[in-house]
Amino acid sequence: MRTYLAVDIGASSGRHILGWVEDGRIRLEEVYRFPNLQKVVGGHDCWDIEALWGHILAGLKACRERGRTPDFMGIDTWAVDFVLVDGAGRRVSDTVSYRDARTDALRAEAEKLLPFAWLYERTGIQYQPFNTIYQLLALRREHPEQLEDAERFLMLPDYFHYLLTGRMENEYTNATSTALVSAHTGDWDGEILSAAGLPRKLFGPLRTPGTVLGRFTEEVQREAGFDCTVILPATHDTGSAFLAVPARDENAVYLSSGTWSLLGVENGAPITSAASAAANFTNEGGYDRRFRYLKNIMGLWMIQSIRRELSGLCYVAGREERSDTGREWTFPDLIAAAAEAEGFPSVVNANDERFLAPVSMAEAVKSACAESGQSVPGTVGELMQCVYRSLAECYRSAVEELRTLTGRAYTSINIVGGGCQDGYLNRLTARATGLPVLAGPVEGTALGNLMAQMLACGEFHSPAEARAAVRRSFTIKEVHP
Ligand code: ADP
Ligand code: LRH
Repeated sequence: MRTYLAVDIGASSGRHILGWVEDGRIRLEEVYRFPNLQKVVGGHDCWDIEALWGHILAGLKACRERGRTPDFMGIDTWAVDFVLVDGAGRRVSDTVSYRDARTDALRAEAEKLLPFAWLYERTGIQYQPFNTIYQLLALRREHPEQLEDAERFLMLPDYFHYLLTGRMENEYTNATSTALVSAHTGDWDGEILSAAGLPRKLFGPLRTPGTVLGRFTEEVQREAGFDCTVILPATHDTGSAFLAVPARDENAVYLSSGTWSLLGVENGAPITSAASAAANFTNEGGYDRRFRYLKNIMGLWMIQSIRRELSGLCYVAGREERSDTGREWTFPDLIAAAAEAEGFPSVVNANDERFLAPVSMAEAVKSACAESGQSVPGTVGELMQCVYRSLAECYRSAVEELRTLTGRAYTSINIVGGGCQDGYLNRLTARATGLPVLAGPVEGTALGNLMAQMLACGEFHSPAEARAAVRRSFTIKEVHP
C-alpha cells in the first residue's frame, strides 16, 4: 500500500496530511500543523518564507518519527504570490504578501498598460488589486533590479518544490491565478507579458498536476531522514479543494471555505463575456484543464482577524503568541456570541476592499455600519452577528449571479475546508441561499492534493472515480434551509 503526503499551506495555517487508499476508501492522518501569517520585511508585509520552509521540513521529520514516511508528496498553497530567483536558484525578491499595500493606487496606471476588458477576455481572471500581474508591475516600479537579476519566476509551491527536488517548474493551475496565462491556449500569454514589460525567459513551460518532479535532493534527504518522489498536485489550494468536492450531482454549487470563501462551479470552457467581467467572476485553471468559475468572497479572514485582535494574538517567528493576558477567544466562542445577538440587523458588504487588510477588522466593520446609517455593533456578539449575516448575504448574491451567468439552476451547496466546521455559518448559508448545505470534508484541500498524486499513480483512473471514493470515505453533514 502506497502512502502519499499533502502539505497544504493556507493563509492562516498549514498542515501535513498523509493519505492512502484502503478497501476503496481514502484514509487521512494528520501529522503536523503550523500557523501562518505575514511579517514586515523591507517595509512590506511578507510571508515568513524561512519559517514556512522550516515547518515543511519539520513536518517531514514528524512523518519519519511516526514511522510513516510517504512514498509520494506534493505541496499546495494560496495563489497569486511568487518569488523571483536567479540562475543559481537564489531568491532575489522578498516574498511579499497579497495583502501588502504595494499594489494600492496602481489601477489607473495598470489600466493604461493592460485594459481590464482586454485582459479579462484573454485570461478570464477576475480583477483583484493583488493579482500577480499587478504585483509584478509594483515590483518593476520599486525594484527593477530584481527583474534584471532574475532568471525564473516561481509561485510559492513551485519554489518549495524546487527546494525539495532542485527542479524549477511552473505548475499550471497556480500560474493561471497570475492573469498572465491565456484561458484559450492554456499557456503564458506572450502579448500580456510584453504589454506588462515582463521578460519571457522568466516563465517556464507549464506543467499540469500529476507531473512527476523527481526525488528529494541529498540535502533534503539528510534533513528529513528519508527520500520521496514529488508529484505536482493542483498547487493552487482552491484547485485542490474543488477536485475533492463530493458533489452529489451536476447541480451543486461548490464553496471552498477558509481564509477566503471561493464560491462557484466547474466548467469545461471559460466564460469571458462582458457580463461575467462586470460580475467579477473568475475562470481559474483546474485539474484536467477544467475551469473553476467562481467568485472570491472576503471569507473567514474577517473572523480570523477578529479572533486574533480580541485575543491579543500575534505572529512571532513561525509561531502564534499572545501579547496580553485578556480572554482568549476560540472560533466556537465567537459563534456562541454571535448566536446570542441573533436579532442584530446590520449587514456590510463583506467584499468591500476596506476589509482586505485593515489595521483593525472590528473597527472597519463598525465604521462600515456607521457610514451606511445602520446600528453600530457594541458587543462582540453584535460584531460577529454582523460579520456572519454579511458573509451569508454575499453567498446568497453570488449564487444568484452564478444562476444568471451560467443560465443553470442549482439545487445544493457543497462546503469544504476549515470553514465547513462552522455549523452556525452553514445554517445561515442554507437559510440565505434557500439551498441544502452539504458540509465536508474539512481537509478538502489536502485531500484534493492527495487525489492528484493518487490519480498520477493509478490508484484511481479518473477524477470521477476519485470523487466517488471521497463520497464513500467521509461523513458529509446536511443542513436544510
Ligand atoms: P486556510 O487554509 O485558508 O488557512 P482553513 O481551511 O484552515 O483556512 O480554515 C480556517 C477557518 O476555519 C478559520 O478562519 C475558522 O473560521 C474556521 N474554523 C476552524 N476551526 C473551526 C471550528 N472549530 N469551528 C468553527 N470554525 C472553525
Ligand atoms: C485561497 C486563495 C484564493 C486566492 C487567494 C489569494 O487560499 O488561494 O483562491 O484568490 O487565496
